[in-house]
Amino acid sequence: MLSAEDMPTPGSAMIGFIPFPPHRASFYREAGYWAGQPLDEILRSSARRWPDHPAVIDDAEHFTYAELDQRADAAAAGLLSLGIGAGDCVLVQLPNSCQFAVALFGLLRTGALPVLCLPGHRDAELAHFLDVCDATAIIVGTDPGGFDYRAMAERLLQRPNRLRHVIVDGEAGSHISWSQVCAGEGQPPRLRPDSSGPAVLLVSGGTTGAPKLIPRTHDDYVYNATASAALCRLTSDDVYLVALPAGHNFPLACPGLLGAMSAGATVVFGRDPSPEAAFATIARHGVTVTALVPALARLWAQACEWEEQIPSTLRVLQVGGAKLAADDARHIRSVLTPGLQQVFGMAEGLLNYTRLDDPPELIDNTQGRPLAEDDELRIVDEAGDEVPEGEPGELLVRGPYTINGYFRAEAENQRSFTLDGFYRSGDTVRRMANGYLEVTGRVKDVILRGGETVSALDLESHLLTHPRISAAAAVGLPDPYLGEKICAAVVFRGAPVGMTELNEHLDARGVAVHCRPDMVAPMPALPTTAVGKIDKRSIVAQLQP
Ligand code: OOB
Repeated sequence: MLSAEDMPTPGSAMIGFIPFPPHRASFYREAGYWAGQPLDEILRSSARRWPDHPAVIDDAEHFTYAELDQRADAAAAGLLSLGIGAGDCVLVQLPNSCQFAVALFGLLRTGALPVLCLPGHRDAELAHFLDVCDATAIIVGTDPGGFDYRAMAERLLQRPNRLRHVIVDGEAGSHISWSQVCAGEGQPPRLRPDSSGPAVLLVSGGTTGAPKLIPRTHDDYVYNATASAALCRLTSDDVYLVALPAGHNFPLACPGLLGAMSAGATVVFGRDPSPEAAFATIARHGVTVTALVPALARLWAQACEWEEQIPSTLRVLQVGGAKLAADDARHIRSVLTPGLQQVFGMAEGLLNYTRLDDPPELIDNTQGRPLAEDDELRIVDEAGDEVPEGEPGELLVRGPYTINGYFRAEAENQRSFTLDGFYRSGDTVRRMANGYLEVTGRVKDVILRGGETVSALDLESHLLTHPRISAAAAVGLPDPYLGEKICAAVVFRGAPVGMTELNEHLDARGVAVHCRPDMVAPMPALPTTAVGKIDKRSIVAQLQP
């Protein structure tokens, strides 16, 4: 919410935002979680403290903190002159680049709400975001020789909605060029947004259903980024590589680019997360910290066998977004860095981290423990009752940086939140006596085969132990006799492994007969979501006749 004089007009971004209940908000303030600062203060205070220190770097340009601060002001002035400001939602779909940071802070300084889309999102997702948030502008990049983002924005403009401005970083054609916006003059008025109101809208990472918009407040997101930076012991000597898409919560704020900036570190934007390109970037800039999804981390570890420039400067390598197998964790620690950190997080809030000096057994075998002492976790059975310690159940959570509702999604909110404000994560976890969690699967990621419930994640982790399997996803396909049959979509290293050999392998590992694949579908690569997680919906669509 904004202060009285800046009150947004009706139809504004505040409608449909569910705030923290007052008693919990005052508790988080008093307990010191919420600093009452706008998110933008991360840049302002680092620009005061480290004006000449390199803030952001990409292949084309680099800015110090003072320069980035000035660019954000100029962008804000340019946006305001277009009539974009408090109460507006603006879709941002930029590649990993310094201009992503300029756009994010520029928008924050106008009071508009950035909606952080990923470069992998296409017409269907963006149209849905427009319908939900009534965005008035979209800022897109260009991808020479790749996908035409400008043409997609033009298609969106044709739909009945409030979209008026298409702003293009690159060849803008008849649209507004981002560089022109960034040449805005004059100092934008200094806003004092209510820090308990929304600062950004993130996009949910779910692999089922339409993505939802997630309002993160100034208070909760500043805490999210700065507490994560402290946990990773970031300082101004660190160099953080944004390898995943910058608009995703993990590389954005866990600690990500915002946490790195709060510590005065340098943020390097990488466009290509392949080992070849990323290893060269790491060597060139002396990258000390980065975040990857397990599939990429596995690939980076394998690539140490053939790449010449093996990373030697990584102090912390965070892996999260999907389950990391214990064998992969060990391999990553031995070839890439002993500083592996498992991260089990969600755009909705809760973050779990293994700690930097945890013993290797915890780092390899768990997905960490909550960031905040006041993260309240409940692990419940189907009836909603808490399960005994060590037993798997669904994870429900509330706390100082977990949302209280999706943005304008009443029906979804009824399903996803309990009456006392806990978010139902849909993840099944086990909590050990030491408070560490192990993710055991998703409530819905099970295959119902002939009356048995089979955990997809469990089967996948067994499959991945086969030396000739480099990726695996178990999905249920309709079957007239079994209800669902188990299909394993598998990427083989070299020639496919036959069913007999696969069964022998699973047999040797003690996997029950009814939990083994009924069919194996070899694939050259598994389809992925916009952030690089395995996309099961797309696998099922490919395999269904
Ligand atoms: C992160 O955020 P989202 O919103 O893209 O996805 C959240 C979901 C979780 O609910 C869980 O199902 C899965 O991704 N997940 C993991 C995991 N980390 C996330 N499942 C197993 N093991 C893990 N380590 O993915 C995200 C946000 C912030 C930090 C890290 C990841």
